[in-house]
Amino acid sequence: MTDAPLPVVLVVAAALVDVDGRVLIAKRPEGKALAGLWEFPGGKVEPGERPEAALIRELNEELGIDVQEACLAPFVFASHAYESFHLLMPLYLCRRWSGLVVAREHAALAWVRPNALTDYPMPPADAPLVAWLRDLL
Ligand code: 9L3
Ligand code: MG
Repeated sequence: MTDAPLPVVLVVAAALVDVDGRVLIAKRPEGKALAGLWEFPGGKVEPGERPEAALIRELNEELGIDVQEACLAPFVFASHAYESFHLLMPLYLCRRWSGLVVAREHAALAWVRPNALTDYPMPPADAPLVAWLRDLL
């Protein structure tokens, strides 16, 4: 153990909500950190990238959809100390997109009622966001 400060890594994630009020979660694939856990899709903000642009890019890469920036609103932040970095992750609510959602990088996708999200094992950063999401929806 060291007392050296952990680098802060900014990751952006989305709660896509469909017309029936179900939320999209995605299963992390084998070979990646936290494999098998169900996350809100998203990823790292590259140096110099605007967070919203990063999220639009990640949602296109991971799910094949196009999202307009005006349709994205951050509503809660996750803050979690992993072993080698501190993750800071705003979760953006997104109710409108174009294109069909497909799993390009994840092992599986699930559309889940807010009350059932706790049935899915999530990374430690994502799990506390579920209560906020349930209150909001
Ligand atoms: N992470 C946690 N919850 C999420 C996302 C999108 C990411 N909802 C964590 C997992 C990795 C790091 O952030 O440790 C970077 O994510 P990725 O680039 O591996 O998707
Ligand atoms: Mg990702």
